[in-house]
Amino acid sequence: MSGLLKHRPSSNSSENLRLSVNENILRECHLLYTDSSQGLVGIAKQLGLRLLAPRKKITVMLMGNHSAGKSSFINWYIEEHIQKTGVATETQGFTFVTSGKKRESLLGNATLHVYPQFQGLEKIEDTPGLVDGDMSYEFDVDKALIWLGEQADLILVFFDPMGQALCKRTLDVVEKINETHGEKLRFYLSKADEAGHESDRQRVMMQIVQELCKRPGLNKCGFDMPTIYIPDPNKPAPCMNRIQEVCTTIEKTINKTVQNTLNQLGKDCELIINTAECKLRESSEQASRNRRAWIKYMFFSALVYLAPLSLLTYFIISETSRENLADIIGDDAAKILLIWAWCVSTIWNWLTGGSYLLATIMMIGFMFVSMLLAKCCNCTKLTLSRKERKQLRAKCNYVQHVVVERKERLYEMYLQQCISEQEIC
Ligand SMILES: Nc1nc2c(ncn2[C@@H]2O[C@H](COP(=O)(O)OP(=O)(O)OP(=O)(O)O)[C@@H](O)[C@H]2O)c(=O)[nH]1
Ligand SMILES: [Mg+2]
Repeated sequence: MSGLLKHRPSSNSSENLRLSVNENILRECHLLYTDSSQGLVGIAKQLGLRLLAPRKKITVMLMGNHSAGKSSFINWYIEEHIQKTGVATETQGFTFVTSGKKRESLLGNATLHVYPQFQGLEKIEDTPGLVDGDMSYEFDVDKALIWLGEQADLILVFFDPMGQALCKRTLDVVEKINETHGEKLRFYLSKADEAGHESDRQRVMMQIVQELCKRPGLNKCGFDMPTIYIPDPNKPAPCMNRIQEVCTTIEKTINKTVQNTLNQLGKDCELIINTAECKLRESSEQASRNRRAWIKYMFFSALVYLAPLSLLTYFIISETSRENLADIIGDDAAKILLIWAWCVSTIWNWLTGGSYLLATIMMIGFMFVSMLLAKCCNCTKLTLSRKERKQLRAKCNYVQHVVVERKERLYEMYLQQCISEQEIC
């Protein structure tokens, strides 16, 4: 029975549909963020926000002791023998396996395998097997695992039933990852077919769970550790093999990632729209504050020149006859100017009633106060230009009407696919 297990039924149309729908959704979401002219990342940057584009793949990291069966699991999962396996310490660096145009490249201590046959949305990371003692790695393997674990969407930890099962190093790294990303961790008893009789298997499992529970933070009740092994169609199944559940867990993580990506897209659109609207509102409020400040500034500036100009006009008019004035500026204007000159002369005579010095000091004081008030009112701030406002409105409209609608359609596609999957099941 175990040999018949098929984890990646590429012939199954519902599986293909699910894959292509999810793949399209993630790809489209990624594009909506990274598009060079209208990407959300660029729009957000112009608004002073920092957005991260979602990934097009989900990352599954495999970790565990040396010889726990990590590489063998990857070979089985992608149905290709790409990873070297064996009892010797085989994997010493990191290997990233993903789908795409076939290529293989070295990235420092990591190797990248890209396979067109592997149709998944997953990027699977094979990590060096951990051992205690003097074994030296070319880099700080613990730190590298913790960092990769933080980036991964799912971390599968393999414990094998042999002597290495309680490797302190593995437990230390797991404990560290669990502090911040405990929800990503899944534990498995790998190579369960090598654990002997059921009682031995139970004892090994108890031992591992006990060791894990000794670590603070990992002491959870209901610890689930499925037993898995690579199915061999030529051998009878020695015990229950829950390897299929690993595939289901990966599928669930993909679905969760698609959902989270769509939710995040919705939230980011909302953030961009709110921030843009807030900027436009602030700019128009500032513009009206600027207008009011400008009017006050002009008023007080006029007051500064009012007194000396009025006196000058008064002295000129007092030297000119009424007829001459009417000839020059017209009868009506001359009348107004004479009334004005009379007012100025009354105030000036009243002020100079004390002394000319006092009147002059008062006039200079009045000019000085007006100047100060004009300076205080001159506090305009930069606002968005008409062109900037137009561009911002256009971007806001694009997010509101194109991106949000696109997101709704992608959500519908996702839900439709979930319904068809359930119907097929
Ligand atoms: N019986 C049995 N043997 C397995 C199973 N999985 C792996 N093996 C064998 O265990 C040995 C080690 O497997 P690997 O896949 O190389 O283990 P690994 O965790 O990648 O080891 P390192 O890269 O050294 O850390 C190989 O000889 C595999 O054939 C399994 O489920 N059952
Ligand atoms: Mg390996």
